[in-house]
Amino acid sequence: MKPENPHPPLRLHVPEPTGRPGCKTDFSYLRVAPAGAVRRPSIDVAPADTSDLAYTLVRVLDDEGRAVGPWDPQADPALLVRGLRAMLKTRIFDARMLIAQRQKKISFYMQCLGEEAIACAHALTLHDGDMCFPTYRQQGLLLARDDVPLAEMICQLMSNERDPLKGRQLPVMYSYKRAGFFTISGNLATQFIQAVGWGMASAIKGDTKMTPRSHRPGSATGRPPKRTSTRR
Ligand SMILES: Cc1ncc(C[n+]2csc(CCOP(=O)(O)OP(=O)(O)O)c2C)c(N)n1
Repeated sequence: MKPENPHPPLRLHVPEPTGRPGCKTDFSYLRVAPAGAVRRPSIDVAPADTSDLAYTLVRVLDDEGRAVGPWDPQADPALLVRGLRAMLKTRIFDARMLIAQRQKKISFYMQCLGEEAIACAHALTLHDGDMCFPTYRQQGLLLARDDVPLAEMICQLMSNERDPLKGRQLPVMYSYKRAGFFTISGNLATQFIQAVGWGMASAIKGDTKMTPRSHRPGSATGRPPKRTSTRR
């Protein structure tokens, strides 16, 4: 006969959410750093010395919309306007294509809602010959450029007869050699290795070409997207 179980009965606690659809949400639990307050380490900092940054929010714009603090890139206003335009274009493109997917005109779609800046900002810092190893939410790399027509991207999404990839890839898995845009692969995190290898080869050759690479937050570390670059 088994001895009597000494443990008390289990209890189940389901916490109340701080907000529900249609109700006012209480965000007071969020601890948001003031704009300009978070430190900016040097780019050769040891990873172990950056862990505090993973638990805070780098805010550059203050409540009046002014860029403040060590992360302010001091960017030229004309460049900022180009970046904003590219981000808005990406958001509008995504909204339209999502509707097309819901209408069953295309079989698959991936938005990058809320992370448009990652791809668009990268696109505006790259030079001819630089190489991107993108993931499936970085259409801004293409949409920020003037040499990739929207119609061509839409044909890829529709896998129609003007699809440059001739229907051999899933929608959103674009491939643009002329834009330094390596074919998107559905396999998560493979691009990281490819980008590092490409960057190392560029450095070994004594080249100046670089490769930005951000990987999906959940695919390797559970942290926000990272960037590798080999600009020397
Ligand atoms: C090597 C590999 N394993 C599993 C998958 C299946 N898969 C597709 S998307 C995904 C989740 C990706 O999450 P995250 O990296 O956070 O990006 P998100 O799409 O949520 O922005 C997984 C596991 C995959 N594509 N590749």
